[in-house]
Amino acid sequence: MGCVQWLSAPLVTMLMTSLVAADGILYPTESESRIIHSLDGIWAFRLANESESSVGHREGWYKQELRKTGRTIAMPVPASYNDITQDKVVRDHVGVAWYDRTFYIPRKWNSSDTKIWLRFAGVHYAADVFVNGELVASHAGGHVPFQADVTSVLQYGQKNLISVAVNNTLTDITVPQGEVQQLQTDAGARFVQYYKFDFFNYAGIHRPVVLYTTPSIYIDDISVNTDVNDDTGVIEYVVRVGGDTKTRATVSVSLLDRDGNYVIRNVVGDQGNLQVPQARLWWPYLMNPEPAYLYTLEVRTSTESAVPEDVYRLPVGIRKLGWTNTSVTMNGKAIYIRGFGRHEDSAIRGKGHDYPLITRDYNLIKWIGANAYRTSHYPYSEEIMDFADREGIMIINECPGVDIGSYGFKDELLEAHKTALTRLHRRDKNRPSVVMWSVANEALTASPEAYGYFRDIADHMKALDISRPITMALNKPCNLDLAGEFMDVIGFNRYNAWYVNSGRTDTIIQNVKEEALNWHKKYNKPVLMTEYGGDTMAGLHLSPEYIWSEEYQVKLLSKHFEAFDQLRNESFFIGEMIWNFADFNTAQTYVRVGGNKKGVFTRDRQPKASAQLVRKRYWALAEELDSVTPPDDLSEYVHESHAKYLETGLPDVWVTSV
Ligand code: BDP
Repeated sequence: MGCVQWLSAPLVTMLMTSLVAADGILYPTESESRIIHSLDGIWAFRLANESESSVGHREGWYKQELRKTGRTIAMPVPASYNDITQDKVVRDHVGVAWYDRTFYIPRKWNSSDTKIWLRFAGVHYAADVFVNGELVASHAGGHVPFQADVTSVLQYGQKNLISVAVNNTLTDITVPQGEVQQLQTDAGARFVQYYKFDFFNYAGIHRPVVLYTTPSIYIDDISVNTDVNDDTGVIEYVVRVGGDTKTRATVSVSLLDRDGNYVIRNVVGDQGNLQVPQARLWWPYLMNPEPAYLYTLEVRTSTESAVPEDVYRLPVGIRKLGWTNTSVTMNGKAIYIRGFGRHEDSAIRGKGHDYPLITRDYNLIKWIGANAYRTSHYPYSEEIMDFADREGIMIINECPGVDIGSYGFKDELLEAHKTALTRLHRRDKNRPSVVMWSVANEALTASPEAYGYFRDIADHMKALDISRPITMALNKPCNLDLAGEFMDVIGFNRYNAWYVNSGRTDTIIQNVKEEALNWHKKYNKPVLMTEYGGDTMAGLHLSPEYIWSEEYQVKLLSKHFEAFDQLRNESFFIGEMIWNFADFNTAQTYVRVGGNKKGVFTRDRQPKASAQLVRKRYWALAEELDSVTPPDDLSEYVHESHAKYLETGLPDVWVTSV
């Protein structure tokens, strides 16, 4: 096996350049001035040869329909392409894959007052996009949207062709990092993508693709920040107008309540402060009987020319976020995070957007009584984030800096990592659900390079946003860590009784407590446990409990709960997050049986025994901390004396003596 010179010239262009301007990236919504046209559906698809990934670029596959230059297969968009076919060549492909489709647009879109945008919500990892044979966008970074103004390349009243080259190659300077090596196989040399992170490197057009219109002078970006003074809500806003800069546009904003009544009307100016007396605040799920209250900021532009007005409506949650060296507060009240690390992952779709799946996930999150999760280990789709805003689920929003560890090309890597943060912030800055930014997961923070690297990363994030605390999920030994100093909140991942002391659940309480205390002592910051757990084969029952069984997961989690309850008395401990919400796919390795099985739900979102236990705990925490009445189906009826035993423990006679 040897390392290859993978980045041949055309691919360098694909991976490094970004034709996409650093303008706003508002979620496409319909309004009286904007129409959306979906390009989702079945596209044609072909892999480029692994041995010459740039073949499609060289031969101009984008100049005509893909089916005319060779065999194609049907590929759904949005979806990962890896698990759609029976062919492991498709599943394990390394390099470029091509998609295309044709489409028509309404003739009336052909107007000098109208702009047409082509927007991809997420293509992993890098993409070149061609419309009618012309390169319109080139983007690297698999989890954030990009768009291009395609007004001048579209053919009105005729068939249009869109072609996309997707490259899944990860290198030392992509975020996340990876390495392509050459492997000698029985059929000759083959490329293999290696990566350290523990989830399958799904690829393809993962999220929706739309065309949408705006007037030629349009609302390009909106930024809001909120605060609360006594019971008055404050919304600070800035609106950026795009288009012909010679034409002056007037911006006006209004605020509507949840029922659509105007609370504030037509305030003129592209920036300002709105005061909302007796504001209804955005509260997390279960922290208030009416969580997740959202207002609508209605923004309008008008010009003295004939260009029609643009209208954009942004959901806004008014809330006041704060933090100290022992707590994070929401509207003045300390939060206690009870949640999960998660993944975008499901059978067949891979990391492809799927409404039934994400709706089911939020139902399970609410059923189990969680109030938060971390978007481990990359930004999740905008539709998933919308749910969090609407349901009051607090999000630790993580950029794809997972397992950063090869600092060989530090400057380039740092730039790519900063860009990933900038783009995540640009997309999610207005979301009330986002309560923290996580800048990385399990980076090699004990290496000498980590100190300067994470200082720069933290400075960069702070320059983008001082309204939210920053964190990262650390896993190097506390005494060797060099990055925590730059964070506002310390997250730590540790697998007691799993990777460490496998089988010994009797080592958990002491170790968890000691480690949390050490992190707090070292950095004097609030601490939360961002990962803990153990793999569990649904349906495997072993008594006494034994690793991989459902009983073992129950015991392992339960011992952590004991540690957390003791830590909660220490005042600096602000939350617990199980690894993982659901089972998920990983690269093929001998420590994974059909993927990572640390979910409390299976991959098809059915509860393991642990889910019932977690549900009892999370609702008990909600009862204690948020004065919520738990649902009455938390425990099954056993016997009329049951209540007594809950308080006093089982009678001795029921316990086998030794
Ligand atoms: C942690 C990683 C996570 C893994 C988990 C595990 O942050 O991505 O899936 O371990 O091994 O180290 O299950």
